[in-house]
Amino acid sequence: MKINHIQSTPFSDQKPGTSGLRKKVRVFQQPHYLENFVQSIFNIAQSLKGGLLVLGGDGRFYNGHAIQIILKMAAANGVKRVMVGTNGLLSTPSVSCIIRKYKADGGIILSASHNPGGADGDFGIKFNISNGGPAPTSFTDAVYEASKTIHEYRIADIEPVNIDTPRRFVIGDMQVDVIDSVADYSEMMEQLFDFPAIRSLFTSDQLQMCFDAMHAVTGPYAIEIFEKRLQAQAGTVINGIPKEDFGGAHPDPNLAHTKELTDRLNSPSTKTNFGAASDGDGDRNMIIGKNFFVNPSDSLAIMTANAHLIPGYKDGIVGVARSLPTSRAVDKVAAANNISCYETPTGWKYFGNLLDDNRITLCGEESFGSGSNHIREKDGLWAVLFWLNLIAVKQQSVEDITRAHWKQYGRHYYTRHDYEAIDSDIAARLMEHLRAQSTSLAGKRFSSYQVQLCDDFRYLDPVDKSVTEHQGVRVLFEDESRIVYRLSGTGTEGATLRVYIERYVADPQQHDMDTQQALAELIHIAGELAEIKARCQRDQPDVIT
Ligand code: VG1
Ligand code: CO
Repeated sequence: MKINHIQSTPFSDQKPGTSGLRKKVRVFQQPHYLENFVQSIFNIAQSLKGGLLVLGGDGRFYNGHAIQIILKMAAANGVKRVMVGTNGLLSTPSVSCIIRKYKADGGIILSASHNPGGADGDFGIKFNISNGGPAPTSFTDAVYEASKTIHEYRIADIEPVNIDTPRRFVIGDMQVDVIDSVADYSEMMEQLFDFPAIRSLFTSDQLQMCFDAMHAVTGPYAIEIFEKRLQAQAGTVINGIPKEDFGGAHPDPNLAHTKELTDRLNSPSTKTNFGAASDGDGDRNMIIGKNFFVNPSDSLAIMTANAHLIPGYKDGIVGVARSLPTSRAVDKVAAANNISCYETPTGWKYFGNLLDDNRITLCGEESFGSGSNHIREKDGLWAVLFWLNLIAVKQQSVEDITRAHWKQYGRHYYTRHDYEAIDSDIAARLMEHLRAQSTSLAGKRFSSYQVQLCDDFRYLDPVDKSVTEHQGVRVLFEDESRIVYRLSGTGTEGATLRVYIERYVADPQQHDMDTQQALAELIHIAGELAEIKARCQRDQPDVIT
């Protein structure tokens, strides 16, 4: 096998964000752009030399092209074996599962997650380490540094290889195993959940489900698990064939992007009474009942309160973690059950140490992500199965389960307001303005809310003692309400300001308010404190979840 050493010059913008390097497809299409970043990964991840690499992506435009390049570069960089999903498809959670099961040295996931795809959309690349989780910041910082000085990359001189069916072949000294994309993952789910109990929900017609795969990677997984193994009726999975452009849609599972699904749930003429969706790479989830939406922060709290009812967690849980902006609903459950609750920066990579150190069993984020110690990524289908298993045990609807939870623990009204594509300088100045105020806000009163504490969130990892600063400005009020501000680390156009607002209401008599109304006063305060209207020239957020 001939190995070419290609001369190249560095790009200055290859700094990974919240979840890998995410850019417009046309940025990745610049000559040597993808190759430079991949070589930087190989330069830092030394254990891949002579090691096992897992490779796959969410099937978006450029996925197939990138897979071929990475295979050739892996061979040229001394990787001993690659496991690649058939047609280059692997969901993010299944990569994590496969890395752990086969003791791989790392994995490369090609995905921009919930960002739109297609030639004009986004592409991304992310590296996971041998525990199956996203590489920690120390690793991604090192990759970024390497990318700034790179001057050549190595690539095998071979024709594209055929990966459309499971098989084994060699490229030079490297073995390539094209694997069934869904088998290992489906088997793992069957071990965690009570499949016979869930199956009888479907076969008895008690539950009619609709799962929206959003033309993204979970389609084949969902069809295998729900329609084949659990015998939900054919057609339960909609938009189940992965498309390069996600059918022109936005593969983000929230109420704004799942109209077909919500119409099915909310129409009086259908019997559909359980709905779910997942994102581009399969790590997010949305759960809905008939005319009822489960807030993801509540979902984490409900899972925590009921985990012992699920076979995979029957011995109970050791602790939980949530990201800073996630509502504090789970904190109430942790306190009542006397287990630890950790608050981390945004992004799954911060949960890895806590899981590896066995400090937590479950974790989650407000951004439609939840997961457990079964892998080291958030896991969309896992969350859906968790809810199905819960319904089978409790014999209650999604709404009844959620309302009972609020009654016991109180309700956290919660919303996130996103202001997208703001000028980056304006966004940076807005955050500066908030930081400058943060030291003097405590004790001040805004209409009926009194500030208890305000700071710029800093995380001390209790396991490796690493410190991560500037993770969001949080304003805590005396009545347990809270506002958090931060800038997105996954966008590809300008800056996105995220404002997270929550209010705790213990009294069950007040659990029926409309969320935006219940939070109206705090939403107003959030706008005033950050001077959003004046600074960003925006009257309304672009997306409300
Ligand atoms: C967003 C979410 C964050 C999530 C990240 C990756 O990041 O807020 O909670 O972990 O996306 O999710 P940001 O920096 O844009 O707020 V995914 O499904 O893209 O892997
Ligand atoms: Co995702």
